[in-house]
Amino acid sequence: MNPYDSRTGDLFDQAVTQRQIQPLVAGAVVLRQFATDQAAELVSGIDRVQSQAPFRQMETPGGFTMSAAMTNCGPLGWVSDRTGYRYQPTDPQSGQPWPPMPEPFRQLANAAASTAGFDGFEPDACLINRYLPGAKMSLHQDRNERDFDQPIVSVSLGLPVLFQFGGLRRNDRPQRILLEHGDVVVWGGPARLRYHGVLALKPGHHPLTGGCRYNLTLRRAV
Ligand code: MD3
Ligand code: FE
Repeated sequence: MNPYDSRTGDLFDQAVTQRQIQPLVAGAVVLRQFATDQAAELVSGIDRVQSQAPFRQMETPGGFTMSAAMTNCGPLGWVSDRTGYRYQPTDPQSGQPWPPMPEPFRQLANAAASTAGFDGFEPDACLINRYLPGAKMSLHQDRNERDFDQPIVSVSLGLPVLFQFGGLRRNDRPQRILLEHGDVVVWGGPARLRYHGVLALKPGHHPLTGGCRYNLTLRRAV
């Protein structure tokens, strides 16, 4: 229900514009503030995961070190090294299975996908990216998953960042949008293989995450 002032007749859409659905391009929707209420729980989940599988900067097949630090939870984790990109059930640093996916991650991803029109989304992989000031992610496609009919759900926590998404070809000029704490984006259908990335994080302070931005990327890998 919209808050309503019976004296003036005003509808306070302030309160609802907080949480709103913004279609971005065909197949992609931004759910503004969709994760705000659960954010503290999500950050606790990240803390638990990183105590078992610490954040690390992975190497690309081309020999560069990624500027974002990463870890994973759930049955499968995304890894990169000199031999390529892949999903695997164990953390290469410990040889142990990735930590379990916290239930709030799974529930949020399922609810967000469903809000965007993808019912029954059951992620089996959650990549957690941690950006410190200066860290970025160059334009790329997510194509290490088996079934491109499955959407990807991305959750932004902490400091804001300029996200960029292009078309299906690397050279298509990217558009930029600001992704803020609590925003969730669902990418599916014709948007699933769009090029995307994030610009370098600007320094700042967020009450829940301190000086960093986290992004949860929930996927169905197999
Ligand atoms: C558009 N992460 O981990 S999430 C990644 O903010 C990644 O950490 C970024 O791209 C981040 O692969 C962006 C938004 C996102 C995720 C998947 C997509 C956008 C996407 C898949 C297809 C198109
Ligand atoms: Fe990506």
